[in-house]
Amino acid sequence: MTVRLNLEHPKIWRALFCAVLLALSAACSDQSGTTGNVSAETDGRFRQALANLEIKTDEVSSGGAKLQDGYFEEPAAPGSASKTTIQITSEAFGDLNADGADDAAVILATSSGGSGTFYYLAVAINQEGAAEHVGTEFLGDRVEIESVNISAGVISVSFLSHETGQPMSEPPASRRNLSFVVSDGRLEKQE
Ligand SMILES: [Ca+2]
Repeated sequence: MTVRLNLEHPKIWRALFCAVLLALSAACSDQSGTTGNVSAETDGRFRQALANLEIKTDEVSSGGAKLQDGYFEEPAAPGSASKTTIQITSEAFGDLNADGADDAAVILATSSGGSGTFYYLAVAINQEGAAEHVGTEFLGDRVEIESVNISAGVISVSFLSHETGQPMSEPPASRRNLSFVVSDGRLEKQE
């Protein structure tokens, strides 16, 4: 039996029309997507730069730390065996300054050898593959990060923290949701 494509059949034209529409919408979403006009190479360089981000922070003696593969350490005090460490524990990507290139929000966990582990949100803008640190926000001591993501230019962080007066030996139980944007090159908390 021979199957013939009958171009006079309305269903065929409808199928062709839909195929063209699908191709067009894919092309359109490519252009409006967060990485639409940014090459994979630039994106790759940014992710590499992010892991080696230079951050300004009071946690370290020099007031700044340069991560290496997402990690930094130095002696907690001159000659001390205990160390101050900073580590990227999670990251999210999305465009924060409407230039079409994905930027990043990362969670940093810092410790100075004591019982505390201090969590920060740090944000970096993708400057043609280089990572520019635009701000850091303290989240809390021994909080439990549930999620960090970027959607429609807004950073959302969800985490559990201890209630006022709750012993630190207990797990944090109070859920907090914070939102941030990058405005005029600065990280701003949304109320
Ligand atoms: Ca961007």
